[in-house]
Amino acid sequence: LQLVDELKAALSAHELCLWLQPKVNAAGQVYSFEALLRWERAPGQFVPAQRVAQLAEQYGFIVPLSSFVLNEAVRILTQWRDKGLTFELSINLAGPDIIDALFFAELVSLATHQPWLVDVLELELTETSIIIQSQLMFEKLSVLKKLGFNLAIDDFGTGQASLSLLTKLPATTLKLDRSFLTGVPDDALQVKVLQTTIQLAKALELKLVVEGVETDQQRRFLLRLGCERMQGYLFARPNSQAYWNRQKLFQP
Ligand code: G
Ligand code: G
Ligand code: MN
Ligand code: NA
Repeated sequence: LQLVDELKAALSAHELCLWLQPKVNAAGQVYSFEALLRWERAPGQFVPAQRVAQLAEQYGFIVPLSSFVLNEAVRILTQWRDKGLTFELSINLAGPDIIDALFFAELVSLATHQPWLVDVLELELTETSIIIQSQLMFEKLSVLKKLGFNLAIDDFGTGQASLSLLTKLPATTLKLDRSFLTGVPDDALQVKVLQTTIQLAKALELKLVVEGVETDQQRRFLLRLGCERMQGYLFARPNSQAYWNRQKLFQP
């Protein structure tokens, strides 16, 4: 059986799952989680999410895959709500999702029938996926933002987003790609880029999440620069939902 056929079968059988990685605020509290797709093809053998998404795009079933992710996210958020928890949750989407009429209708339907969801659900799109899709994509995102969805530009800084595009894009959050953090705080040039990005986000009134925080030195340095949201292995790696229940991280 080819990998892609196995993946299709796994998706149909709902054998994929979402793992969660926390994002923390300046006070060090978890305020949000990113949902990351996991396919355990065989016991202990996880296929990288990037590969899964790439296969789904290549073979034309990224929308059903993202639809599964969206439904799982809604299920998790509903559980949290029932427990009185107020965490946000972000999911990763692909460019084709946004311009797909059915997937778009699913999002609109959620916003209409469960308006509380749009405040806690964030849609992450990579900078690259947004640029490629252009005008239609732009219009769809504008509608989603009007409906109240939070839109994050993922891997920010690695694509070709121009500054002019950035001022027009209906985003609410920038997620600075972790490659910008590798040399911080020693690399003076990288520090300047980081400082400038923090200022840029403030000027554009966008939230900024810095990804890839791995050391306490980086965390303290980022705090001093005025960075209020971070994600990275320092705080936690992506883990199964069962893990987070055990961690009792749900008590803020
Ligand atoms: O979690 P991991 O390091 O395996 O993620 C690798 C890449 O896969 C990341 O860039 C992430 O954005 C992407 N990814 C993770 N989960 C999903 C998902 O549910 N959908 C899509 N389209 N991409 C995902
Ligand atoms: O591109 P995106 O932000 O969606 O990628 C998320 C992926 O990045 C997750 O799958 C996670 O495994 C990975 N990641 C998260 N935090 C860190 C980190 O601190 N260091 C490294 N190297 N990878 C990370
Ligand atoms: Mn992401
Ligand atoms: Na990223």
